[in-house]
Amino acid sequence: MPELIEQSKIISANGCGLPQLHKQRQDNCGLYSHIRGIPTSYGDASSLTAGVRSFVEEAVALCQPDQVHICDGSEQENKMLIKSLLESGTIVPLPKYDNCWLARTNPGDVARVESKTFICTEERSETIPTPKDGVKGTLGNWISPVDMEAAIQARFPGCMKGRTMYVVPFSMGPVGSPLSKIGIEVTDSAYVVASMRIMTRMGAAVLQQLAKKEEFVRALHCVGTPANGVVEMPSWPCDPERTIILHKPAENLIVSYGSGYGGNSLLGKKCFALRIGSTIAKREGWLAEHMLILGITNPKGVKKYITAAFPSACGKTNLAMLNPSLANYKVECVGDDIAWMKFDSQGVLRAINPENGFFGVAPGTSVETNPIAMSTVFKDTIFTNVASTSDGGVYWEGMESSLAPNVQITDWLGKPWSKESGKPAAHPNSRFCTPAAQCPIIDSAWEDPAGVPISAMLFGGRRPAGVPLIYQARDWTHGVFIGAAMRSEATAAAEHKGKVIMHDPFAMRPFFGYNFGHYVAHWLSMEKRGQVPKIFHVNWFRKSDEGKFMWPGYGENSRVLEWILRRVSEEPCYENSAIGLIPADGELNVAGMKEKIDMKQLFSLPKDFWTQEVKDIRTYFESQVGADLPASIYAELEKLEKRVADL
Ligand code: OXD
Ligand code: MN
Repeated sequence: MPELIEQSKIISANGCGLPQLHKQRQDNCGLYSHIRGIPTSYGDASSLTAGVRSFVEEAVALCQPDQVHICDGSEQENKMLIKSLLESGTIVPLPKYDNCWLARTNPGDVARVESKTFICTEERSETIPTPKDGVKGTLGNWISPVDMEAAIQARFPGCMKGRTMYVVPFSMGPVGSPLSKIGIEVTDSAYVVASMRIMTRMGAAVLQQLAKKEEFVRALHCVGTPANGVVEMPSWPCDPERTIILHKPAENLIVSYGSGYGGNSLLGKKCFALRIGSTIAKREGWLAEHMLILGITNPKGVKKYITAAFPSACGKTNLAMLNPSLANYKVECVGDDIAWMKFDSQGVLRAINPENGFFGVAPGTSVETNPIAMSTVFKDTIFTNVASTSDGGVYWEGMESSLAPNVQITDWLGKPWSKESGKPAAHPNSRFCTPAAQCPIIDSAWEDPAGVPISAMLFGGRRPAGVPLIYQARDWTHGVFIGAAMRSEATAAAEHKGKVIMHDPFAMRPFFGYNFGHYVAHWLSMEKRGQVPKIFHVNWFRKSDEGKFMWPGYGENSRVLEWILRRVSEEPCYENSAIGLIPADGELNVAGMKEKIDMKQLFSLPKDFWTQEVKDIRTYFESQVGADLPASIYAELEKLEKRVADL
């Protein structure tokens, strides 16, 4: 449609900036652009590069919105979005704080839906390992190209009738960094746009960057409408019955329908930065991981950067913002959820946080557990599914000590709440969505386009029994084995119920973009590309026979980080154990701790437990991954089996 592009160019050439363009539409003077005959209610169609324009045209033709809004990321645009979200009742103000809002979702749309998340490749084996006969695979879901197209055609035609289609240009990573990648999300949710503005670098600068090199991931999102046409909760339209999240790595394409929440709809996060990201990383020889990044400076002023992979809701945000109990240690935060890592020309592994904000689990975050997060979130933040207070604030489980006296609490469902109800006030997967730059300990290099150099990688999970506080991998291959064998108690971030111990290799099980066996082979191959960091496994959650946590965690975890730093500098402060290197007697600094730590128990390796653990790992590998798992990982398992037999 060349004339339409011309028309919008004329508008820009006339010197009308975006505010005027919007005003002109309201004035009805007729000077506005169209995309496929649909008017742009905001933004400049001429700012779209040819590829973006054709993606938007296709999306318009398919979804048939009433109008198109091309996001520029400006303050003025955000005000408009907030206004419309207030009008639709999607958010309510939180007058106790500065520019904070509370969204309540449809109670049927509260978590990532792993069972409805698919990767599309020609061959099933590109996406998932072939499980043993009769075993249900748990390492992702495959969909064929034909079925993906059918799923789209069953849901998307006309799905945005009566709605606005927002075009969201976003950069994962600092705009212009060689480690960053660009996406275009097309969505019918203003809540998603306002959240993407926090979670990513969003707007006009990204389109300018695209004009230099047109390479982007396409992401199409629609909150949907139930098949019977009845939108139960007009403030939060969604279609939980038919929700589906599709990824096609060969085309760098994400298509999401039916959910407005979290990783299902903020498509830069899990869908792009992890699922599609891991496939790009494999092709290009780098790593896209579910890892926090922190910088830690010791009392001598030596600073190192560490990444850590924990399954959802295992305290990643808390560790990323650690307040060290050890004197004269300083922790600074680069990111709390995702790391993109690539070797530089010197062979140093450098990481960026591709995100721009924190989408943290609220319950459990408190002045006691994470004072840094608490001083980050009460400004410019969108809260979702937390409880609210009669003094205009928020509340969730864990905030008891900061609750003003005599306030009434309204729960996440909008009902009056009291503790006696026995139900949580905030949904267990309720979130804060807050700009990373507001974090008082954000690292000075967090936006360094070159990334930060990584010295150590941590794997971990919630393991109430058997797994010691810390152990180090003997070498890279052993470390990759430890990542592959990771297990943890289930999380509220997904739809699983109960406290079962689940395998969650590399904390990536819900986020692999391709066959896990091939992913492990890719990890192994990194050793040939540069200087690989040292790998450790941590467990803050071991319990005594009486059911009490054996380690206080939080700020005290700085003691574990101290030992890790000493190992990074090759200090011989370790001894061998059956599962890896553990702190030698007296080498983990527990001086001055309030509680007495039973180190013997904390580092004990019960033979029964480990015999069962290696059995479970073998069953898992053989039944879920089979021949796709590299032989060197089976060899590591055999070595572990032998050592455990000698316990
Ligand atoms: C998250 C998750 O939201 O891992 O970060 O579920
Ligand atoms: Mn996560």
